[in-house]
Amino acid sequence: MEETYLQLERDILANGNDKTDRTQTGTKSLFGYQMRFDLSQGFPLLTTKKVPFGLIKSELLWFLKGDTNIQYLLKHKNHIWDEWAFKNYIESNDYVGPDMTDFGRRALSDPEFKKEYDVQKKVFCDKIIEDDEFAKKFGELGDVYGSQWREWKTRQGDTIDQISDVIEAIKKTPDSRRLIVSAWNPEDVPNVALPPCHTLFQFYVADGKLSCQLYQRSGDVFLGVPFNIASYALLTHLIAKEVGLEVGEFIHTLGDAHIYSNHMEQVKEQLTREVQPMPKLWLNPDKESIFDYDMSDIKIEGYNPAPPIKAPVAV
Ligand code: UFP
Repeated sequence: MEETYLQLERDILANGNDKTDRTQTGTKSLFGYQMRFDLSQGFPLLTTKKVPFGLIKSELLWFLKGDTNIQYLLKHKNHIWDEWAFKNYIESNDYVGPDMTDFGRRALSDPEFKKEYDVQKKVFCDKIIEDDEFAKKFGELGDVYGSQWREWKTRQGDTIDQISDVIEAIKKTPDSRRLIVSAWNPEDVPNVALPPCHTLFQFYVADGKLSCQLYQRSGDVFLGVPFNIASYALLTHLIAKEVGLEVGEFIHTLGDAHIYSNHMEQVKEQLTREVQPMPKLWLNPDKESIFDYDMSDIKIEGYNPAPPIKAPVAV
């Protein structure tokens, strides 16, 4: 299964178009690429480098709670979304520390600045955890996946819980061709810092198995995509269990599938490594509803990956 992902890396290295991008890093990229993972064969967590499953788990549980405040993530030592909240904070009147303008790029190129940035960000994160009022004001990310999935805002001023609705629909009309959750709202796109990467996903039921296909408009193949595969595989398992189906396939369709120019060496290193057997997923059998899981109810077993490979995040 992992071979499919490694083949994507090889295909981009061999045939990718050289493109400029928003982050000014530069990429090699292919447009329109599909990977299929048979979830009954094992859990698709890469073994050619260690992927931190704990972060994937806490982020998915956070989405499913409909939570859009980073306080929950920080309490679970998950820093994936920090920068977005930190940016709002340093641009507000409440922030009185040293100038943090354009912190993402400067932290990559200026080690002195990086030290100061790390200090300021730690102060910020500690305060989000300890001070609920501060968290309410500066930990809130607004319309990100949690809100799009569980509280989509309608023109009439109501909300739609897309996850509950799709689960009900899978139970009642498993042959429906409308089993879709959408995160892409064209009205919001001009105003948000990061328009949804996981644009839309659809479920499909056949032979007592639940499959899921994700359309991801943009995929950072080395850093983001391994997370995205594991996250949607986990989501498919959780929903399959709730609706009483086995797991089928996770089909990952990528729009712009790219490798950043400063990830090339890391990718080549990964491609020299040997694939290990896929791990297995354990879900607490006592939990029924997808909304009842805690961190300890989800475990990965038999995961023996090669060491992690560090790479800079393009911001
Ligand atoms: N990205 C992913 N997966 C994600 C996520 C972001 O690969 O789940 F949130 C990457 C894709 C791209 C960048 O490299 O983040 C988003 O930039 P853009 O909006 O310009 O596509």
